Amino acid sequence: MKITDVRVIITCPGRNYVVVKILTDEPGLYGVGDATLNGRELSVASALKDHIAPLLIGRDPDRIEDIWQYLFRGTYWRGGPVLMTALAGVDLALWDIKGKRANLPLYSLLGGKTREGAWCYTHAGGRDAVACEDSIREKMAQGFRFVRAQVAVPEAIGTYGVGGAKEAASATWSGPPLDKGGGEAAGPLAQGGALPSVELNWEPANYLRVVPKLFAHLRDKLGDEIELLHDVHERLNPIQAARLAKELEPFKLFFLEDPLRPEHKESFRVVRHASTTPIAMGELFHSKYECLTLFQEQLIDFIRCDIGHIGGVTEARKIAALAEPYGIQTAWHGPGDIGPSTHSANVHVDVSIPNFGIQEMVHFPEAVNEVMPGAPEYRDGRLWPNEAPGLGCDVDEEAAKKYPYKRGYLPTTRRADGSVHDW
Ligand code: CS2
Ligand code: MG
Repeated sequence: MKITDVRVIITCPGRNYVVVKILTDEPGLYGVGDATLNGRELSVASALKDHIAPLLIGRDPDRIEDIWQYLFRGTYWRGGPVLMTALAGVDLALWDIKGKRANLPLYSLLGGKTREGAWCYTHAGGRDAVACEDSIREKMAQGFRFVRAQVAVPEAIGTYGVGGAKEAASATWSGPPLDKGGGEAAGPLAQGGALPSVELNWEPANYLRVVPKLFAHLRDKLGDEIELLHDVHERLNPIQAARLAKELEPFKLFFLEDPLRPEHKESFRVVRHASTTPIAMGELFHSKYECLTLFQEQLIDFIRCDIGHIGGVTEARKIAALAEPYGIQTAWHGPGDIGPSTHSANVHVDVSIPNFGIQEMVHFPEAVNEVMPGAPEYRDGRLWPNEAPGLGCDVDEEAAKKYPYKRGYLPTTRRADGSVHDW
């Protein structure tokens, strides 16, 4: 069998997605993969169309590991978000073809089920602790046993993971002029705008004051049966992260996510030595090599890599295997800005490995399901793998044309003194 064509489909059903469709010389047999990198979609699409696709034509799609090694090491320039997202799109499409040829769902090719469904968590948040509590109660009513809790940070204009706070905060802004030129538009625009929105006046001190109070409130009102998670989103320095992890200990979080920037791997020692709060890290990693120190020194408890940004199923399985002997569990990244076939790959890997921890999930809007059907089903607190052969996802190229690409960016963040901070 030979690969005859590689199509790169860019579409924007609510937000931008990049889909890879690999066609073969067997009539009707093709594979679908996701290669979406929020805010850099066209870079990935160009890497695929202009550089990678020509290398795949004529190859045997059965040889996934060889093609992976060829695209990762063989092409000399390696790694990073753009190339590893492109490689992930190819990898997912090739596993999809293999599953369709075997007429088996992917989890079966990966060794079969180790569990029935994958426990999952979703997002809750609010402008204050009471609003966040209400948001969590909504999720609990939908059957979620694991919920991520985020809250607005006082004086900040816009806060990661909190709906509605932006509007409230921007109304009260009295700081320096917002328009800094150079594309930094004034105030908290909608995420995905034609220019990056700017979250302003974000201060670690305000954040470190409000988060422990949030979890004190949530445990007081919701009790300790609900599993609670929180995403620091890489915004603290080592000693601030250590202090937060320690102050959150009494509230028994399921995990505290991304307390530090990916550049600060060694500094996880400071956080680890300060508390027993479980730590999750990894959505900004792009290869198994970035996981090694954190695994070997037992500095984290959950690995949060994004299967769509790390080279796909081929690499994710290796990361899960590397983590297993250290008792580290998986918690693959699963937000709304990666496509349905990556979410499907998440669950196929989750239900076929021994060291699964938890799976992040989102409900996709109808327009996404129209263009890219096949996302995993949510039921009773768990995600259930698509039982169709392969990944079970498809792409409707005609429907995709209805939603043309629109340039979009992730937000940026500035502190009270106007300096750049991690979003
Ligand atoms: C977040 C993501 O879900 C998460 O854990 O960190 O939503 C992240 O902000 C986006 O995927 C960035 O593209
Ligand atoms: Mg995160």
